[in-house]
Amino acid sequence: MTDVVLSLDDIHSLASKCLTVHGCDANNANAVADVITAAERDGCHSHGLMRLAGYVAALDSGKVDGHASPEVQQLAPAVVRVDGNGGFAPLALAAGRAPLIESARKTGIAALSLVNIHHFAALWSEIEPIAEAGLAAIACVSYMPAVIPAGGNKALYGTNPFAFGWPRRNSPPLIFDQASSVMAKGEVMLAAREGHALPDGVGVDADGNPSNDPDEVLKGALLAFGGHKGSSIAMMIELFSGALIGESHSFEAKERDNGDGGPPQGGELIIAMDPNLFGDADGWADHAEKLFDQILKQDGARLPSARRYHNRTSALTSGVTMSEAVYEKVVALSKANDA
Ligand code: NDP
Ligand code: PYC
Repeated sequence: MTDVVLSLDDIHSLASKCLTVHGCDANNANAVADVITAAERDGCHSHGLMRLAGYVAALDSGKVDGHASPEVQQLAPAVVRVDGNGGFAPLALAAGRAPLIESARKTGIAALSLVNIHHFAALWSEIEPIAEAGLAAIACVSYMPAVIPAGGNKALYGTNPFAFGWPRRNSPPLIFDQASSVMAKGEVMLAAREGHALPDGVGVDADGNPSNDPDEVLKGALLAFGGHKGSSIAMMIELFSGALIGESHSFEAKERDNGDGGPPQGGELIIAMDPNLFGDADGWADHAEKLFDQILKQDGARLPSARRYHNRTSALTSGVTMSEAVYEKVVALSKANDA
């Protein structure tokens, strides 16, 4: 498989041009291009340019409004709600982030609910700015059925990622961001594209038989990580980004979806906490570092986000190496509506 090397500027322009050609206004195109570029920069190809085909399909089918303008409401002192008005998630999130941070600084803990959005991205770049602002944060979002509940036999939960951010004084925030399936669906799609077998225990084929073939697993279903434990986390995320905020669960999102391959309409929940208001304003930051030191003392152990920051440094200096096939597909998509 041939690779190409692109600068972050190339990736951003390519993504933003493609989205504009397919009907996004500049604000929406830039907000989505930002998350795609961040994913490529940090080594998450499964949520970078590869996703543009889905974003474009959703614009072309009219499912997503590329001109959507999000509306922010303060529902309670500690609850901010953003109605994305049928647009992609990144612009809605950008509109809600500052009010969320401001609320958390006043109340100690605050939540941001995003409704009527279409989400297709990696979560960490969504909470990194909140952690950079000095707050601890968690974020979760559902999708469409892909994961079988523990003991069951049919996909019900999305691959429902959960991200956590922790602010640090002398280092960039610690972030973890993980699907609640053994593997994110995007990683299975990458394995299918590259012709790699999956490890045991990732998923089952359409008949429910364990399979290592990514194409068969994409026709079947994924398993939750850690058996019933990951399954319960996936369920919690369904409730946080669905019932709690008046949005759909993954199975409802699918019922409504037009099957264009782009992100379904749904919701997302982000919670932010100000560590200065939890009783140890002078000590929390150093105290956390003691835990990180203990982890790092163990041979072979590392902090989550170390790989991501390493990739970022290399992308900033040398660009991003990516599949030429993905690049060419994006270039073709960018020309699709050019007359
Ligand atoms: P990974 O399994 O690659 O990584 C999960 C987390 O574990 C990362 O924070 C990673 O940090 C950390 N990690 C990995 N190895 C170690 C280790 N040895 N020690 C400590 N920490 C480690 O992620 P997934 O494949 O589960 O998810 C990939 C992306 O897909 C995520 O960004 C997620 O948001 C996205 N996604 C989006 C969905 C959506 O509906 N929008 C659905 C599902 C997934 P590091 O990055 O430094 O390796
Ligand atoms: O990788 O599972 C995934 C995924 C679903 C929606 C966006 N990414």
